Amino acid sequence: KEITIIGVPMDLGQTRRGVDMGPSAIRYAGIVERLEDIQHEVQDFGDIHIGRPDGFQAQDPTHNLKNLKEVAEASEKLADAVSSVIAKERFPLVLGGDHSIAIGSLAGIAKHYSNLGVIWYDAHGDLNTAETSPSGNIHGMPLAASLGIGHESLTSIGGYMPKVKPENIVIIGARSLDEGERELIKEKGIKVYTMHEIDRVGMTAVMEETIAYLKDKTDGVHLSLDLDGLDPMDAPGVGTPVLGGISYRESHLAMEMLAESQMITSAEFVEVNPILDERNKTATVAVALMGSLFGEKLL
Ligand code: DIR
Ligand code: MN
Ligand code: MN
Ligand code: MN
Repeated sequence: KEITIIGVPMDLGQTRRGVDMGPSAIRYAGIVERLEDIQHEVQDFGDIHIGRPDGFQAQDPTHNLKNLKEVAEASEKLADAVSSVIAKERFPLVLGGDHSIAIGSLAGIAKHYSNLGVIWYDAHGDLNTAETSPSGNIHGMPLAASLGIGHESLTSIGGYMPKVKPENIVIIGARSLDEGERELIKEKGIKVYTMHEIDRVGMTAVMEETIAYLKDKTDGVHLSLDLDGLDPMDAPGVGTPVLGGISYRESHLAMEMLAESQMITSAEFVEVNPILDERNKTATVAVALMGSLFGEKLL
C-alpha cells in the first residue's frame, strides 16, 4: 500500500495533558520502519497544527463543550489533509491525539464514499452530546457528531453531514457507556459488541460477524482504534482506562482478520498518552497492532 501518516497532536478534547505527544511516541516506536519492512511505501505528512485555547472559553461552563473552537478548527484542517491524501489514492493513517480528532478524520474520509463503514474499537461509545456528556469532553462525542448529532460546529465539519449512517457502524470493546449513549444506541440500532459478547463468543466470531455485517453494504471501512479499548494492563498510557478490556492477543487477532478481509480503507490510532505510559508501552502496542493491520505475519 501507499500510506500517508498524519499526526494530530490534539489534547483539547479531554482534560489529561500529554496525549498531544501521542504522534511522537508512535513515531519513536518505529511505525514508519515497521510498515516499510512489510513492503509498504510510507510518507509522513507531519503534524496538523493545533491552536492553543485562550484560557477563557476553555473554562466556559455554559455550553459543556470544552475547547470547542480549537477542536473545530483542528477538525477542519485534519479533514482537508485526510481528503487530499485520499484524492491522491493513498491510505490515510492518522495518529492521535485524543479521540475528538475522529470528527476531522471522518469528515475528510466520508466525502469519498457513498456508504462508509466505521469500526469503533473503544471502551466507550463516544456517542455523547453537550446535553448528555457528564464531562464536557469532546473526545466522548466524535461518533455522535459523525452521525450528525450534537453541536453544529462539530456536525458541520467539512460542510456536510452526516458522515456515517448508524447501520454502517460497529462498536467493539464497549464497557463504559453513559445513559444518553445507551439511549442513542437503542434508538439508532447501532451494532455493539460489548466485552460480554467478546468473552462469550470470542474475538474470532466477533470479527467474522463484523466483517460480514459491513462487507456488502459499504464501499470503504474506517478503523477508529482508541487504545483504551485494550485492557489497561496492555495499554496503560491512556487518559480514561477501564478495567476488563480487550487483550493484546485478541487485538492482534482482530487486526489480522481485518487485514485478511482487505476491507479497511483508512485508519486512526488514538489516545496514546506518553505521560501516563510505562516506557512507551502503549505506543509500542499501537505500532504492533498497525503492523498486523497492514499485513505483518510471522511466517
Ligand atoms: C465519557 C468518557 N463517556 C465522556 N469517554 C471517553 O466523557 O463522554 N471516550 N473516554 O474515549
Ligand atoms: Mn527498513
Ligand atoms: Mn474513544
Ligand atoms: Mn475510549
